Amino acid sequence: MSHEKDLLLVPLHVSYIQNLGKACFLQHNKNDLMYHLTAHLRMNAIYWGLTALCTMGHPEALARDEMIDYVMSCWDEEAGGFGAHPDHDAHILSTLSAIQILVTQDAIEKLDIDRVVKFILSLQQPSGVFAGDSFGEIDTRFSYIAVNALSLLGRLEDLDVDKTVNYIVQCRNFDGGFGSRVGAESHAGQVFVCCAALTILDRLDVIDTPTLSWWLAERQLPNGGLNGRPEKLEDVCYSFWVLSSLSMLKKLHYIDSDKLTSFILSAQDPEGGGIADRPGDMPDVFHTHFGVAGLSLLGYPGLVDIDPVFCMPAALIEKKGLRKGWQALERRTGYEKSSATVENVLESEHAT
Ligand code: GRG
Repeated sequence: MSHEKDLLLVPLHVSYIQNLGKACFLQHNKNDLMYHLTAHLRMNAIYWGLTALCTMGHPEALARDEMIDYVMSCWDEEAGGFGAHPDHDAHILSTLSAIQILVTQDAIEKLDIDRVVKFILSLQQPSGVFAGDSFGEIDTRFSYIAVNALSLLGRLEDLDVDKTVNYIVQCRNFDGGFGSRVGAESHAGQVFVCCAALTILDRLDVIDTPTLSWWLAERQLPNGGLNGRPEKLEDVCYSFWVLSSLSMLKKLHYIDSDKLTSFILSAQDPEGGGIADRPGDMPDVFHTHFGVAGLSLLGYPGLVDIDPVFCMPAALIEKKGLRKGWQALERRTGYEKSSATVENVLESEHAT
């Protein structure tokens, strides 16, 4: 027996994202303060919205041509990359989102691939880490973005892999996790970017899998939600950062999937649609995308498989020959809860 609060409200979330899409592209919204306050996130927001729609089985719910036109209007001719909004400077994050959107929309021919590759490679520092843009902020997020983007463009062979991996290895901490730079505290978001970069580069051997898997399992709180580091609050987006890392380590069963599923569903807005960081808060497209992506990895019925490494539709990544050896939970056909409890699984692992 399932109640409405136990179900993902797909039609409502689709129309929530469609309404945001209208706000993104329509001219009259340029008189709206919120349009300008969120301009620096526009390209990412389109990627989050589009990917969430793909995961919910509605890839065509936003206008394709308008979306591609918007992406191309953010091209920074001087730098050879994409900004988040027309006339913004190019940044590696908006460049990855632009590539992901064009790949998803099967419009990669719009790209000047050589120039984009040159822009990305120009951001690698002598230490091996990447900067986000010409202003020079460094972060392991940007290393992952470079690896992901080059891989999607079929140009990974242009990367100095050893240099890239060496920097990530230096960010590994005593708890098995990774931080944003050398010496920085482990954080689930940074664990995702480091695991995913190492997965793409076939270098998972540098990870202390047992220690990191336990650290990731310890992110689950009594209410079922996951936090990003010890003593912090749960947040729906960690459903993706933690689950994707565990799926790359093939340890997804370390999480109580029923409790996490209920937590994510309880953060839905049952009136206007969208998912928030936690129950009762305002929804946004970031948490909607990562909540739905988390549910997909948990085998929630009716959703489409998402690739946890690239955070894009799994079928698309597979078609490009880029799939790595991750494991999600089997897609359920009904709404019954899964039979295995975490205690059972961990006990049986311990016994063997
Ligand atoms: C293509 C999926 C994809 C990603 C691109 C930008 C990026 C690469 C990854 C971001 C990874 C990351 C660091 C996620 C964490 C985001 C987040 C919720 C940060 C909040 O940090 P704090 O310190 O929050 O404000 P806590 O929860 O620790 O209190």
